Amino acid sequence: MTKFINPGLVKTSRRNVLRGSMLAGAAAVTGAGAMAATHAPKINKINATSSMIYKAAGEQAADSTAEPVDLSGYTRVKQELVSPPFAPEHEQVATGGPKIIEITMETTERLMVVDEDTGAEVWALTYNGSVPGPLIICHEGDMIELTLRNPVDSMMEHNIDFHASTGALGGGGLTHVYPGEETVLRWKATKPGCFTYHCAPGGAMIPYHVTHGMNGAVMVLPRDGLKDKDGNPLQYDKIAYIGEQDYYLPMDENGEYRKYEVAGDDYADSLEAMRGLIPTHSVFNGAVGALTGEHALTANVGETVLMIHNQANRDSRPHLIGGHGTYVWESSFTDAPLRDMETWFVRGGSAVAAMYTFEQPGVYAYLNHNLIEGVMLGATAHFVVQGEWDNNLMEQVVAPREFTT
Ligand SMILES: [Cu+2]
Repeated sequence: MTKFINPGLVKTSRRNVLRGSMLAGAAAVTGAGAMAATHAPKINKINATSSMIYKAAGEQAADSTAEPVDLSGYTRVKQELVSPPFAPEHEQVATGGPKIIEITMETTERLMVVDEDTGAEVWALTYNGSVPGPLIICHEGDMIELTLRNPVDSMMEHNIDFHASTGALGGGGLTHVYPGEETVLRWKATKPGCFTYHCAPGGAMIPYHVTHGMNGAVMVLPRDGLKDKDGNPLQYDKIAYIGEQDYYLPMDENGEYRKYEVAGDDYADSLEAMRGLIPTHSVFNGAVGALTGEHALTANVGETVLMIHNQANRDSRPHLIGGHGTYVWESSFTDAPLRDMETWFVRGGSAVAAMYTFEQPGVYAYLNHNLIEGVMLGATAHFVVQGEWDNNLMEQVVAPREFTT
């Protein structure tokens, strides 16, 4: 068993022990093997270069002579994070002054079934055990104070890069936690919008961790809530938090998905699969069918749902079959929302919010409208909507019947 610890970030004697095993492991899995034959950049060199950036970020903060921050005027609150597709309790319009929002996340490595039909599974690298990691919600001007814990029995080091934050690689340079360590990071939410966050331990471990599920979203609401282009307030009744995850699962010579004993054992095989850039799966909330059938999302006619779509690695194009994105914020919440979109765009490495009020009952598919990814690779969710049918909007005037010529 090899513990995967990033070289170049070593500070203590304990880490030096771990570093030795990492270097041995790295040589074994990325040395003169299959990678070299491709004439592609050498992973060892990429890892070393990446480590320098993280080390510099950490040292800059440690050596800083900056003034301590004045936290007077902030109220401390705890936010209990919940598993997707749900959202933590929150206000849409902020009351009172800015807050320091305390959250805790644990970097959990766990075996997850990706597709029961084929037996595909992955040693998922997660925040709080779910893919995607939990949705965090705050208002512009609030601070997020994260306690990040890496359980002692983890195989890997982890950290977190918040796209919503400013400095030190989004916090990635200040949050490296080895198994058995915890750290606390505080950052100010200065830009309103939806943003992704993800693990980024350095080098090839960055895409490895992200494509093993280690990503999620933060929503930074304007203090006075969401607005249309004329400044009229927009409210939602519920949030559907959807994380799209591309997996690159190694297969054996018979086309069967490989099984691994512990997290990290698939490292070399996964890197090879990732180089093809063709995911074996692109799923919502971690697994095929996680949001369909008995796990379908629900709503009533007249209810307004804010659909938050996170994709930390790859472009996506969500579409709600039979509905629309009435208001879509592909960029900042300070921009006027796009209107009545049929399909909207999620740039790989971002999160997007779309608002829709259901007008008809029935089952709606919410999917990636690259239909190969949506239908064949798994990126489909269902909304089951209850209520009265409106013939004014649609009516089957004649049921299908034979016709005579
Ligand atoms: Cu990680």
